[in-house]
Amino acid sequence: MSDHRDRLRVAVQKSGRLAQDSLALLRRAGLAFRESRDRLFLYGENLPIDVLLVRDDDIPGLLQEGSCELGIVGRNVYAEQALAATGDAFPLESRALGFGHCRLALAVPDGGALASVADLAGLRIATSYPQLTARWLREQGIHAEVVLLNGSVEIAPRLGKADAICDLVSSGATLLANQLHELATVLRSEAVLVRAAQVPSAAVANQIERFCGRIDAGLSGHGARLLMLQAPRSALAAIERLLPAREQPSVLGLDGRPDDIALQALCDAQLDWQHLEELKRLGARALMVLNVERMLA
Ligand code: PRT
Ligand code: ZN
Repeated sequence: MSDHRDRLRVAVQKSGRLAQDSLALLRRAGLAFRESRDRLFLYGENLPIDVLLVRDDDIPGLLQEGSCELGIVGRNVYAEQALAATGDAFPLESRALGFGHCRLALAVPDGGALASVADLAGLRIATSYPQLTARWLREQGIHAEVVLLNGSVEIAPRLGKADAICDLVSSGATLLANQLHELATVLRSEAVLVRAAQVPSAAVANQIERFCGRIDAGLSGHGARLLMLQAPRSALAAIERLLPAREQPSVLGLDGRPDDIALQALCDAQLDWQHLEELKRLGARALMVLNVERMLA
């Protein structure tokens, strides 16, 4: 447990696939920061929140030892370390963040004899995720050997080091290039916000609540569009059916025009030109779509 401290610390990946989106999320939550000279630390200028830039693998441990209270990490890394964790202060997964999507998948060589999960019995599976792989094998009731590799897992079958692999996949291009194909998904992953089991002070606990509230507002507002239009009242039901609305639209009367209405609807990002053209066909006028910058439910 760290000593008393009033500033919240958030750990994010310094460079790599999650780095940019993690900082973008912090900015959307309203945090403005100044970089330290060594680029290991971002000092929050407008809120008592600082950001540590680290290797993704170090994030759960930093939370567990009390150096930080929040972190952004792939669920694959978090879940693997959670299975290996000892002690009771392991951080908790708090929210999925909607980026860094990938899956931990079991893959086998093309054109081989392995056609189903049951065929893995007695074979060697190379992976950087031994805990998750072993758990999945147990759940499937399969006895197989897990071979730990810390890189280039996809070439293990060709090198004769393993019969199958369990690795992260996003587009599938790496598997394809290595003449492998997926047999099963072991874990669906994306970036998640993890939260320390203990906090150093009431001030930090307050900051966590406030910050998580902003993250949630940022997540729900992200991609949202506000649609405004006027239309004949008789077209309202058809308009409401058409809209990818997140909630019941607001409908207002118009002075001196009893047959018309004005409508405001909060819509998903999928609201596109085609929707607008169809709305127009239904008699809608004065159509306007605005990107939603901030939202607080
Ligand atoms: O330096 P540091 O330790 O911080 O970074 P790192 O090299 O360990 O991690 P990094 O930046 O590669 O990945 C960080 C996180 O991004 C991972 O833990 C995942 O949660 C997430 N992520 C999303 C991915 C991928 N997609 C991904 N495709 N991580 C790795 N890959 C690799 C995969 O291992 C395989 O080699 O990309 C290859 C497969 O990609 P496709 O598109 O060919 O299928
Ligand atoms: Zn890493």
